[in-house]
Amino acid sequence: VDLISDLHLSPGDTATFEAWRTYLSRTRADAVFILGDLFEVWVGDDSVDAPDEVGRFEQSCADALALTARRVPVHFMPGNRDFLLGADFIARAGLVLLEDPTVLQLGQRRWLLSHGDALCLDDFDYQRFRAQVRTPAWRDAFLARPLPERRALARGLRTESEARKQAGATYADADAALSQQWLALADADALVHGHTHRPRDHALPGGQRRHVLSDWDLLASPPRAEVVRLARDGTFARMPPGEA
Ligand SMILES: [Mn+2]
Repeated sequence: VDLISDLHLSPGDTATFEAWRTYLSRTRADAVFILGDLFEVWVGDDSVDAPDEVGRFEQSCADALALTARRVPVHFMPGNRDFLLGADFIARAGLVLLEDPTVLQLGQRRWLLSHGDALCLDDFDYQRFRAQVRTPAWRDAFLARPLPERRALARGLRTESEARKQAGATYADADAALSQQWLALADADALVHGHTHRPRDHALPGGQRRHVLSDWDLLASPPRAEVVRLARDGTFARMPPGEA
């Protein structure tokens, strides 16, 4: 089973899109799990039908997913960037929607999968924002706005977040105590998540493991892209997409 996350696909980055599409078409995995932030931003499924660059790009992403989904199941867990991705796109792209978190039982081992943003408790402002936007009322009100307005709002949020990054803002990591609590509830001994863009394998105080996925940015130097593969024998491996 392949796990990827944080591709942050956008019309302006064809290098990452092409690497991702090539990976999807060639992977030898029996299933692909996308653990959130596949898209840099998602403002509603109606955007795919817009007769412009963004709509055409999102359509080509749906096509790549649907083509892969004919061969192997492709699962999608929403991230903080694409939590508004809805049933229309899920159906169009042939995806299986996952709850966050989800337990994956593979062979004798139980893995807990998450995007990871809900674990970053020390990002106080973000947790407040998250609690607000994940309500059905907020979602309905936002999606009822005209598409150009939603896109403009998303651009504004992104500019703000870029400005915070430029100003040297630091971001929290997944909370160890909450990670252990989630693992205990799920009866799993390893957590795999993305979101923080800090790929590493951690040992938790209780002996469990926390594995962080890499983001994908083919325009960065050096370029970043990684696939995590879980096997039935309980093993965990990181590999470049070209070797998957
Ligand atoms: Mn994220």
